[in-house]
Amino acid sequence: MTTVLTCLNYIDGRWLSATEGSTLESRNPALVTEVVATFPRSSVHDVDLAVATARQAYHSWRKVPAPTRAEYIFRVGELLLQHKEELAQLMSREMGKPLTEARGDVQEGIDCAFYSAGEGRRLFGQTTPSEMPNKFAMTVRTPVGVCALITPWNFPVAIPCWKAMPALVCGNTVILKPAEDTPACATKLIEIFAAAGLPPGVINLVHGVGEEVGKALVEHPDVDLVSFTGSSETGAFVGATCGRTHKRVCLEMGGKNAQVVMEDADLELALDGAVWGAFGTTGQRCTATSRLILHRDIKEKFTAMLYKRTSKLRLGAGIEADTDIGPLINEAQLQRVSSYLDIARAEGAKVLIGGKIASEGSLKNGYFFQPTILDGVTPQMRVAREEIFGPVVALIEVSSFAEAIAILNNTNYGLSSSVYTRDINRAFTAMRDIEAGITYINGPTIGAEVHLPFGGVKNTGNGHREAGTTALDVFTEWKSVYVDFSGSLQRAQIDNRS
Ligand code: UN1
Repeated sequence: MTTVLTCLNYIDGRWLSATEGSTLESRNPALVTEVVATFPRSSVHDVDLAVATARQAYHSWRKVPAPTRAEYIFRVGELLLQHKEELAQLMSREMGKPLTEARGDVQEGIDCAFYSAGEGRRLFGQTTPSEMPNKFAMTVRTPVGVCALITPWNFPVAIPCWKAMPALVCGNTVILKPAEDTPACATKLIEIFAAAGLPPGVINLVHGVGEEVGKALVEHPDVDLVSFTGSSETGAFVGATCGRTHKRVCLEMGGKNAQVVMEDADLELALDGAVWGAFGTTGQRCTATSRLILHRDIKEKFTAMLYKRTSKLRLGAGIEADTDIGPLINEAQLQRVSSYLDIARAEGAKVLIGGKIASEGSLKNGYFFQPTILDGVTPQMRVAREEIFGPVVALIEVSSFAEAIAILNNTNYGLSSSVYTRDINRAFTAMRDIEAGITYINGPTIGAEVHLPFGGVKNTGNGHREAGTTALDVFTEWKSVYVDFSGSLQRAQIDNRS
């Protein structure tokens, strides 16, 4: 019997229930009768309180020297390292991913802490000559203000870290609104931020429902920036609202990522990549491989290899050591993935393996879906165009490299992409011509590292990138500073021209 965690909001350095007192539950998706945590169903009042607190704290936090701000984040990294196993175990139970992957999720948070902390002693601007004599010109980064961070359940530690850590190093204060499915992971993470000694109000946590708390944050007049990771549909609402209210907004949304396997590829290597990319995290990554674009010369052989490997994958609870694929996150996702199988069949795709809700033995207690390969998919089919977010991969046959790239690009999304080839010319052509924020050569579509920009083109994003130094462009404003030490009025564009 495991204990049920009681999660609370964290506002102004205090753990609080929602003002109106009602609570919700998160459950183990591998054993749906097991309640993992209860959490507050917060309202607009809690949001108001958190925003007021974050605003108040901002006035002093922005003046704390950036290297000192970064030292708090470094300390968060050290604490995450100490609590890595405990957090990973909790994540496996609350979200379902296998333990090895859950450890990777926490590690991504740790990497982000140490990387972001280094920025505290950089945050470089530029100095540049002035067109006037005795005048100095430079650019400096200044914080944006109060940031609302709305995060998904698929990377319940890594993604809040990607957002909160650079935001805080840059001098902003934050309010985290985590996904309803993973409140316990978010609470443990914020406990660690609190234990690192961050001043009250600098980081706040408000649990609740997206349509209530998320919406209130996005609409709040005193929130300066919204960073959102989630579906393109919700992202459209967030983007439109922020447009109307003049907030800075960074959106990370869906993907329909493809891996190309050319006839000259190392097929064993491509197979390892395809299985990991398509079925890792049960396909619930925005970087997941949901299309495999196969050259006709290797299609049959590669499909047989993929079938064999897929048939050996073991579904189970993430917490069990021999699990390859965990459950889907909730009933709605299970139904969504199932409905795409109906669509696939109706469109004429062939289900090579899988295709059903898994219900043998203890699997019936959770939201398990069989790893699924769809063959005979054409680029026009919905299963080749829409994000499924489950363990479903569509095989598309092509006759040339040019056709492979054209089909890879034939999507409304543009997050991740991958090409397996031994031909250097093809590799560089792919790097140039693929329309995506991330391109892997001879590696799967998943596995981005924190010091490189993360994000995508088309409906995947809105022009921003998380992680890397590009995160600083999300969380800072540029200020241009001119210092005139001539002692007289110097009129730009006029006084230095005859
Ligand atoms: C996501 O799917 O939302 O590149 C994030 C990856 C991970 C992050 C995925 N490092 O697959």
